[in-house]
Amino acid sequence: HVTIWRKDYRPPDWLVPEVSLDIALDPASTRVRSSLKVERNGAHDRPLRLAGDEIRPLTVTVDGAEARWTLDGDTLVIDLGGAEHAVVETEVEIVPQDNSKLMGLYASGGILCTQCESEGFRRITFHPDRPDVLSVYRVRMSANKARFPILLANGNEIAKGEGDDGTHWAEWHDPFPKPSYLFALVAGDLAANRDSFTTMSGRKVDLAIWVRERDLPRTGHAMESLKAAMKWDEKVYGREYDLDLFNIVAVDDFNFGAMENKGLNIFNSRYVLADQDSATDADFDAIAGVVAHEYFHNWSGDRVTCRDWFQLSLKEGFTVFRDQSFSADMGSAAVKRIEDVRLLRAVQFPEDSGPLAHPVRPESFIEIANFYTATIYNKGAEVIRMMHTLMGAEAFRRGTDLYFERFDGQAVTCDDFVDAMEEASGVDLSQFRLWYSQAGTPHVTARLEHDTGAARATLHLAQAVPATPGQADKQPMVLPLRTALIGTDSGRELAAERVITLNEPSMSVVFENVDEAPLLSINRGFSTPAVIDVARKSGELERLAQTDADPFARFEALQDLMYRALLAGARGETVDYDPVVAAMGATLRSNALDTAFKGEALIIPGESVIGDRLPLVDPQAVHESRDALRGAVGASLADDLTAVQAITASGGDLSPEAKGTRRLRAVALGLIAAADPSRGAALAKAQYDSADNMTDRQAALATLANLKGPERAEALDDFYRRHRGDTLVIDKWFSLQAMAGRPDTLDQVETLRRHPDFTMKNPNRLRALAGAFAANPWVFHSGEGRGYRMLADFVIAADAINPQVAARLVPPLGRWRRFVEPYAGRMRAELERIAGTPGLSKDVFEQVSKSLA
Ligand code: B3K
Ligand code: ZN
Repeated sequence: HVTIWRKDYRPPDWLVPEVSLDIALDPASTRVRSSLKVERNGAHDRPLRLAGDEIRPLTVTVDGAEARWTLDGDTLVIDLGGAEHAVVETEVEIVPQDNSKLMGLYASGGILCTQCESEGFRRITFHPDRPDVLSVYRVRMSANKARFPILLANGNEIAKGEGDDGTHWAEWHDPFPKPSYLFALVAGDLAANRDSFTTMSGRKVDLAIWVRERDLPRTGHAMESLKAAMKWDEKVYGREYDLDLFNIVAVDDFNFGAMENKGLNIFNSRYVLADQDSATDADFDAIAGVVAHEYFHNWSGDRVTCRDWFQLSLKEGFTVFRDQSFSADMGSAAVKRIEDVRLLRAVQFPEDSGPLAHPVRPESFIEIANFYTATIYNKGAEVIRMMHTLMGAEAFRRGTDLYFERFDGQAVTCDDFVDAMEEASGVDLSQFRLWYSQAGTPHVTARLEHDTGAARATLHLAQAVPATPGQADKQPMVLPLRTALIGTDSGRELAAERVITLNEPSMSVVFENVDEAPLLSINRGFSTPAVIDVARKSGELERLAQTDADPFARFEALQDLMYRALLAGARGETVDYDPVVAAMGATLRSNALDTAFKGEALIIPGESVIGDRLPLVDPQAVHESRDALRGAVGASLADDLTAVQAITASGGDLSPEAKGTRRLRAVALGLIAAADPSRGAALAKAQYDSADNMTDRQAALATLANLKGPERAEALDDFYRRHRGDTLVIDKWFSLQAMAGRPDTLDQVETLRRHPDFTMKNPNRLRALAGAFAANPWVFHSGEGRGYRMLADFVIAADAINPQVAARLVPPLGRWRRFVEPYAGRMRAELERIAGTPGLSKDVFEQVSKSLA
């Protein structure tokens, strides 16, 4: 397996200004005839090389005559002699119904659809298939009219008609030059939720969300989200939609969330379909976020795209920042920020401190599909957010305006983006660029000194970036820290918030007129994605948890109090639960805090993130420590928790208040059950039975799934019967059981693996079972290595079907170095077993070999 290096980038030898496709669709045998107009790019005498993957050319012609060609592996090499341009035509046959990798053209429940990012177009036809080759596409599709009445592709439909033998055809044209990874087509028996949007310049755009007829009632939220996103992008970024048509299609079999194909977004149905009875508040939020994300890509990704795949964060980091900002504006900004940081810490921080750590702009890869990571997406978004913090909203907007204007229609780099931001804002970003090249989460230590006599406080800051694979020595980074000082007794603001930029290994900042003992409120809003270690006197966190005016900082103080107890417990020390209980109780009872915030702030950190704060992890000790804290809180705050658990919100109400009420209910129910399982079971059963929405029902079932007693099986069976055949909800049924913290969960996973509804061919279902139990630390690490063996078995079996999805299951095993023995050795042994499996895909090979290195 070859490693591709960023430093080896060379512009393409041949450009392809026009692509014309003629595709005779049939699940069992699809003929793809392609005509590429190619143009020599610069002076050279190299042949035309067209990428292919699992396809063979049936015919190849150049300017209408038979061509001289060879195959170099899967690559078609055509000698064009001295020609400066030519028309190259090829024909291939593909079998969509056998395409279990779900890359290229494949079948999903009777629908034919495509997925081309990153390198799927080469599974449809021969093409350079690299993002810096942009073409105008014309696509003619034909198919059986009864089975595939709807034919869609990028851009606009320009002609259609009837063919022989019950076929029909449609021709689509996309006027915007685009890279091949944004090509898409869909054929199927689909119904549309239609609407329209009038853009800021007064153009009417037809919107359609295409699903199976029976799913139409579940498309309303996605449509509202789309219109809100279109409006928001006009208002906040000045970006207007550019075609007359915008189509979204939902399919059940999809490798990830969704895809931003120009004018024809294709979605995993879980990010489109929702109603009160089938989707949780989190599902509704995720749909809004993903619909917006894909829509925003129309500018940050499609109009301005990536030069090469090392620049992936150029579009992904920026677009995640845009969708995060959109969601913050649509709901509770404080809650959104807490959720985003929770995700960053749960997924990106461990990635950044493990064997798969890579910079936001990687230097090399074996399989690019492995680099659609939390680092590229979420840390990439944090990098954009820091630019916003450093230059302010107005300069940031000037920067993005310049970026879009300067690079419209081009394939560019992360450096091009930063250049534009720097130029428009006047802020020097030279050192800041290290965020793109240095991997690893920076660690900051902070200590505040107060000289009472001089009324002066001095903040001592230091930073260090840990070594990561291939990067032993790091340079100091630019860390913008939003910081304020608060009076310990008065709660007054002693020093107004300002952005302190730590860009040296260490520095000290002086605050004058600090006439009261100050509390340090640092990294407010998580302005820098770093680990901040603050030297605190006793009582400080308790005060901050009650007084900090910044909701995120307040959340952090409460979390840090929880961590103090959780880590002490995991180390086997005696734990004083009183400060945590008192702070949580005060938060619960506070009249000043809103429900949505309370719901977030009272969530006790999970076992995996607790482990991340320990030098080496003993999963059993972490589990016991967390259980003990949950029990202590549940017992001490029983009355308050019972009170909030009883408060309901109408299931159809999706306001932040209503969502917060349900969140708080769920948190309270879990804590009550941790202290008193039988009371918990009774309350959960009642909540389950009376629920008028999936959020309450799922929360109740999750609590019951952890418990013994007859209510558990009853509720799980009822849930299954009630939702049988409803794929997305049955995914939840699988996950809930795999997430349960019970000694027999591994047995249940084994049983579920043989359930008639289980299939590894559907990525959602595979993740609902295998992904879920691997994210349940106590269970995953239990059974003397049995959990590891089960995950490895899933990886090996899935790899033969769908390598991309299989490779995404590897990271939990890859964290083996972080665990005490005998856990570490057993995890490693399973990685070695995977590595020794014959015929491994390069996707899994890369993940496993890097995890063992
Ligand atoms: N750009 C796609 C992700 C493609 C993943 C390919 N392995 C969805 C998104 O980020 O919007
Ligand atoms: Zn994206």
